Amino acid sequence: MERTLVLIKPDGVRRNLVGEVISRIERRGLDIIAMDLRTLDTETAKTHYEEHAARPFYNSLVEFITGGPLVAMVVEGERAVEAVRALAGATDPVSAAPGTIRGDYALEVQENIVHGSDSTYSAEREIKLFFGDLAV
Ligand code: DAT
Ligand code: MG
Repeated sequence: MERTLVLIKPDGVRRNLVGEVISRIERRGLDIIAMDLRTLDTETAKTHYEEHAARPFYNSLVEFITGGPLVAMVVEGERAVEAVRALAGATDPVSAAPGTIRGDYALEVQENIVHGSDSTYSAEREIKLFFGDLAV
C-alpha cells in the first residue's frame, strides 16, 4: 500500500469540480484517508512548491495556490502515487489525454485542477507538510 497527497486546487474548488475529482479517485478503487478544505498560507505554499523556486512561474504559482480554498487529501492504495498521476494527466492540460482530469477540465498549465505527489519521496514530504503526524 502507498499513500500520496492530492490537492484539488483553488480553480477546481471555484469551478465546483470537487465531487467530480473525488468520484474519479473513489471509482478507481483508491481510498481517501484524510481530507479537508483549507486556504494555504504563503509559507506552506512556498515549501510545497520549493523545487520550482527558481522558475519564472513560481511567484504566480504561489499566488494562485493561496488565492482561495483548496481541498487537501491523503489517498491510499496500490501504487497510489502513479495511479493518481495517471488520473490527473499531463501537467499541461492541452497535452493531457482526454479521459484524464486535466484533459477533460482544463486548458491552462497553471490552472490544472489537481495536484498529485510525483514520487513516494515527495508524497512523504508533502503529507507531512499538509497533515503533520499522519504516517506515510
Ligand atoms: P505537476 O503538477 O504535474 O507535478 P510540476 O511539478 O512540473 O507539474 O509543476 C507544478 C505546477 O506548476 C503545475 O501543476 C502547474 C505549474 N506549472 C508548471 N509548469 C508551468 C509553466 N511552464 N508555466 C506556468 N505554470 C507552470
Ligand atoms: Mg509536481
